[in-house]
Order: sequence, then structure tokens, then C-alpha cells
Amino acid sequence: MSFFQEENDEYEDVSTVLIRNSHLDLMDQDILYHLALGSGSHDLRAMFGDVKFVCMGGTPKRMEQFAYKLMEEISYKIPTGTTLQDISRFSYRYSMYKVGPVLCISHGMGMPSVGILLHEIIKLMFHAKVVDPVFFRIGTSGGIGLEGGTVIISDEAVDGSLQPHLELQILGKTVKRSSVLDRKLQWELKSLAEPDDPYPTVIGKTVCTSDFYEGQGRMDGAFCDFTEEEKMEYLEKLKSSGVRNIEMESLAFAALTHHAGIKAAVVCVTLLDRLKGDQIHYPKEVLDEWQQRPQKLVCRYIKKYLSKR
Ligand code: R2B
Ligand code: URA
Repeated sequence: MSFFQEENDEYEDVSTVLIRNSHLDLMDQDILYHLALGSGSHDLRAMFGDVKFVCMGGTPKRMEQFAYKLMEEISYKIPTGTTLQDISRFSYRYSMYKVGPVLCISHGMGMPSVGILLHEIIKLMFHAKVVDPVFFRIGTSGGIGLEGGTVIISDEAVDGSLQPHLELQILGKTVKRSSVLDRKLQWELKSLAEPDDPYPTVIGKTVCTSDFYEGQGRMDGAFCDFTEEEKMEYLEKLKSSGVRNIEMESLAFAALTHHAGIKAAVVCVTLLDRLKGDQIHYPKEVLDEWQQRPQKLVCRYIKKYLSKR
């Protein structure tokens, strides 16, 4: 396949990541506080200059497992008897593992958490002079008319009112940032779904909310002021608008990567069909296997890229 051929593989002296902040130039060092890294305390270029892919997912454990899986798949060797280190372990916030050109990082839950991480990872890419990195969010979601275990590649991230932008409060004013995802990357990922995969992989719109319960129309939270009819009317409206899943990070992920000129994709598995219920009741082993599905797809993409070099 030819889709990687246009990539610029040169090790260049300037990052292609867009830092829209001239104040950074005036600082003698930049402390990436939530990563336990800094441009004064670490040689970020030596540590991260070879990064090509940044994979983010919710939990530290899942991202550690993904890092080990990647190690196997891309035959990346660390000295015998050693283990992968969590590079950000002293932050006690996010976990970060590096497997050759791939960073695997936990982003926690929700847009504020992924937003803080993106600010610091985007700056990390800049300080390390990384060229054309590709960012992935690999996560979980609630399906809209799709059974649990379905993999969804987002073609658009929208808020609960179906608006395709992130609204931020900056200096007391509302600022909107468009949540744009790379269309070509979506189809490249889709092309890597295999006919033998025992689950569908689809492309569709993703709703991103600031809450798991009321914000996603659940009736099983501590509070609920709407009726079953109102909930179903909303979820059916999402379905007829092309929404395939609901989660909690894609909007900030799409908007902030786009603002930095970074190619990005969101790949999530569904843990239930929200048209059929609210509670996630599947056994742990089933959920664990489902959560590996987005990882598998992204791993295929990374392997394919690396095999072309
Ligand atoms: C999916 O799962 C989490 C909530 O359970 C949240 O981080 C998300 O987007
Ligand atoms: N994550 C979400 O945000 N919603 C779900 O329904 C499942 C996982």
C-alpha cells in the first residue's frame, strides 16, 4: 500500500509541531510539571527526538499493557532482566512509556485531564524537535445502535449539542477551537481492519461529553431529572445524526491536536449499546479483550509504517 510514502522521515532540526505561544521563547526553561520532565532538567531531544507516534488512553495499566504488546509486535528490545520504565512516575499524574518511536501515555478521564496532558506533550514534541508526529487516542465508549465490542474510528468529534468545536473559557471569555480529525488517517486505519476480525470496525461521528452520567443521558447516576422518553428521544436524535458512540475526550483531543497542526485519530471500542441500557455489565475478561481492539488496529498501523522504513 502506498499511504505512508508521502511521509517526511527526515530527522530535522525544527519541529513541525505548531506552538502558538511566543512567551515560551522568553522562558529559560520549560517545566512540564505533570510529566515530571523539563527542558532544563532533561535532554528532551535525546530522550524523545525519535518519537513518531503518541498513543493516549485512559488508564496507566492499559497503556503499560499496550507498551508491552508493542514491544513484542515491533520486536523492540530492552536489556534482559529490565522492565519498561514509567517515565512520568514521579508526577503521580500520568504514566508514560516509550517503545522506540512510540510513546504510550495515560490521559485519565475527561477533557480537562487530556487537555493538560496535550499542552505538555505538544510542548514536549516541540522541545524534542519531533517532525510530523501522529497522535492516537485509543479508548472506550458507549455505542449508539452498535453492540459492545464494536470498534469506531471517529470521523468527527462533536459536543453534546452536536457542535464540532471545543469551547474553552479563557480570561472569562468563550473561545471556540474546531475539532478536526485527519480524514485520510481514518481510512488508512479502516483499511487495516481484517475480514477475520470477529467484530466490526466502523467510521462515524463521536459525541464527547463532560460527564459520564447525566451528560451522557444515563438514568443510573446519583441524580437524574429527565424521563426515559426524553433520554431515548435524545439518543435516537444522535443516531439519526450519524453519531456512533459517546465518550469524554475526543473533542479536546481533536481540537488541540488540530490547533497544533498534528495529525490525529480517535479509535474507541464500545462497551455497550446505549440504546439498550446504561450499565456496563459485561464480565471483566470480556471488557479486557474488547479494550485491546483499538490497540490492535493502531498497532497494525504503526507496524505497517515501521516496515516501510
Ligand atoms: C471512556 O471511558 C471513561 C469513562 O468511563 C472516559 O474516560 C471515556 O472517554
Ligand atoms: N465511556 C464513556 O464515556 N461512556 C460509556 O458509555 C462507556 C465508556
